[in-house]
Amino acid sequence: MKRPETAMTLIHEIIGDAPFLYEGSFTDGITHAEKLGYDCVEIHASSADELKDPSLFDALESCRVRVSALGTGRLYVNAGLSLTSPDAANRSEAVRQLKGFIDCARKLGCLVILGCVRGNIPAPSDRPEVLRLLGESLKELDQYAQAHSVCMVFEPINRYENNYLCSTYEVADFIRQYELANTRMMIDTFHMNIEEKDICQSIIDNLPYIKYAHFADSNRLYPGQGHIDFPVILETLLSNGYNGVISAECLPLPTKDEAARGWLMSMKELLEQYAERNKTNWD
Ligand code: LER
Ligand code: MN
Repeated sequence: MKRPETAMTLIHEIIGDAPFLYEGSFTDGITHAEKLGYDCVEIHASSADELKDPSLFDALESCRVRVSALGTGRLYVNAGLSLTSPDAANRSEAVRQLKGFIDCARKLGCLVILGCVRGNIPAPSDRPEVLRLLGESLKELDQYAQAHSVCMVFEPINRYENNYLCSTYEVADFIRQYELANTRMMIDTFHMNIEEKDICQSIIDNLPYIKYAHFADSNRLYPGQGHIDFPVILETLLSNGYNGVISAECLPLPTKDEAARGWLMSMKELLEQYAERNKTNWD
């Protein structure tokens, strides 16, 4: 059986309690991820321009690590851009920037993550309009992604960070309602622990849409440091045919390095236990 690939999250600068494991240049992050034994890197750039650095492509060519996904949350966090802003100029700049990410993802052969760039619903009465604007923006991006053979993954995010599309069921319904062809979803166990009635059942019910995963524990530390039942979640994913990447998006605590090593060590243990239980070997 093919072992799921692992990814380490990279960002230029960790601000506040952002859940990323490597801070610095992306090229150094790629070398570091390879040294630790990760298969992939998930890059959170502030703009697509940051991904055009030729040394990034040189670094990727000279090692076995690949880019699994591009995070886009910096567009919202750093630049205040949102797919649902009431300001049309802000929305169209968000769409323009995301098209830049899609162009890069095509070159890198990776996914594009859509998370907090959805924006928030300012007041309950704004809900229909925000959903309409999101549908409109995503439809345009979805068509662009389709023309460029790139898959986008929408992330259900817990209610304390984003106040709509918080659960897997809501996101799957949205994708169906707007008939998005190249937009699927990803899961994040930290958010699922808050939002899903039953994490494993929600994976089973939405599996055809789930293309990527962030693994962090209930306290957002690396798996094993909180109370999420990772053996059961991994069993549910793999025994139902999930073949996407599992990415280390967790708090860089107690230190970035300990978290990056600890995450990978607990993933290796989980995979060994899975192989033993299921009497299988990893290719
Ligand atoms: C947001 O909480 C999250 O889970 C990230 O994937 C966003 O960068
Ligand atoms: Mn996440």
